[in-house]
Amino acid sequence: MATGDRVLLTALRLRDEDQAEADESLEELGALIETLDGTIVGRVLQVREAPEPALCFGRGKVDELKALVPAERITVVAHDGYLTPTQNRNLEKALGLRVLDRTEVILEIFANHARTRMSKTQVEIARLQFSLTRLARRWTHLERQRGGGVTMRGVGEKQIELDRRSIKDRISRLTRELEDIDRVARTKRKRRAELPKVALVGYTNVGKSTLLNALTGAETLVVDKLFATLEASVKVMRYGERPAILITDTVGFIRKLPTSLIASFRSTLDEVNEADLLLHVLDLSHPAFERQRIDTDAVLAELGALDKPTIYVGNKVDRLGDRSVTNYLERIYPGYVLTSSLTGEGIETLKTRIYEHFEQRFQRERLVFSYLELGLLDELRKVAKIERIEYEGDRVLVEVVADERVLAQVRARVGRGSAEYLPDTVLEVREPPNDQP
Ligand SMILES: Nc1nc2c(ncn2[C@@H]2O[C@H](COP(=O)(O)OP(=O)(O)OP(=O)(O)O)[C@@H](O)[C@H]2O)c(=O)[nH]1
Ligand SMILES: [Mg+2]
Repeated sequence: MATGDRVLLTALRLRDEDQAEADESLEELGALIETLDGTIVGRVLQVREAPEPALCFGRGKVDELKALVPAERITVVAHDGYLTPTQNRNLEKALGLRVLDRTEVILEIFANHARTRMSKTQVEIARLQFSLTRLARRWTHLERQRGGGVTMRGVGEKQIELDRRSIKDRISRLTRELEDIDRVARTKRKRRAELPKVALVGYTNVGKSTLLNALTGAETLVVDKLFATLEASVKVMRYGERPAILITDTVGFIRKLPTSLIASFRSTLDEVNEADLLLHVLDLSHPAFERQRIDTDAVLAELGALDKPTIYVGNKVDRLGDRSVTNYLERIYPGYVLTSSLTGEGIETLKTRIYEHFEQRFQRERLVFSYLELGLLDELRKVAKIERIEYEGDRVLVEVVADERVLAQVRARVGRGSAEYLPDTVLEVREPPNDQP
């Protein structure tokens, strides 16, 4: 899709489905299209008993759509739901333009927003996997339609077999590449200090990246677009003099997120699995924030991360005229924190709550460094609270409050001399462009 495309949104609601939910979902498809710079020129929602196998919509509806195309100068149709390859192709033929379904729209946004080699590879695998399902189904369709004409089938089968094989080859090549990229990322992660890890999760556009910036004072891409963030970015949070905590921003979730996408973003989403604490961010100004929470939980369940300790964060509170919703929130999400990443409201409270969660992991310890180990002390300073320093002969006595695992890492190094000490082994959080020794 390109800028200037005039897009008609379509949807089919089955009789037993909820009208409000269908409207909401269509509204969201509109937001996805706007993220792709398309202009929405109309919405058509049909209620039916079941989708029509050949065209999804009934014949009459298709004629109606067809009449709209020249009248509204429509260039693309975006359908809020799944289309079989047959329906997709027949609709394209009937209307004479490109028809995208929800999965394809999401895949296209991901493709546009991918920046790193990792996310680009992940998106491409998901796209190829998608095209593979289309190919397989198209063949079933051909077979049925041609009524088993032996020669025709032979030809079609061969071509599709060839296509399938080359797509599959490409998928396995990319998967191997992704494994390599992932291995490098993993090694980097291992070399990071064993700091407490927090991951921001939540529906797309709820304000995760903005919140990360508010918590850490760092700059992360923030835009009013869906799926602005595709790669996990890790930042250090300090609160006053307190020890450091790592916070990870993650890719936003959405309803009907293609499963192939979740699968290929597995390594990015690993950050969620490795977190000790989740901040589940809700956009309180969104009418469907409850529904978004449920959809996010579904993805968390798929990742096996649903039972992690979680703090619910009710964000964008500055946009609420009436705060009566908060009484209700306290019942559903006990201990939730209200924030506005824009005005800064609630950010201190949230930091306090995060630190309370890790309280037990922070320990006070006295360490003795030789002068040769002062580099190590400098690194420790970045992640720990130094309570007292005394210089005594050729030694430095330090009283420090730090995470227990960091203390273990440091304990293992002091007394071995700085020759063995590599500065970036204690703290490596801002991924450098290249591996440094
Ligand atoms: N009014 C208001 N707007 C906010 C707040 N937090 C974030 N926003 C806006 O919401 C939009 C989305 O913010 P992001 O931080 O990019 O959202 P995200 O959850 O990271 O989105 P994805 O990366 O797409 O999943 C931006 O336009 C922000 O400026 C808030 O507390 N109040
Ligand atoms: Mg983001």
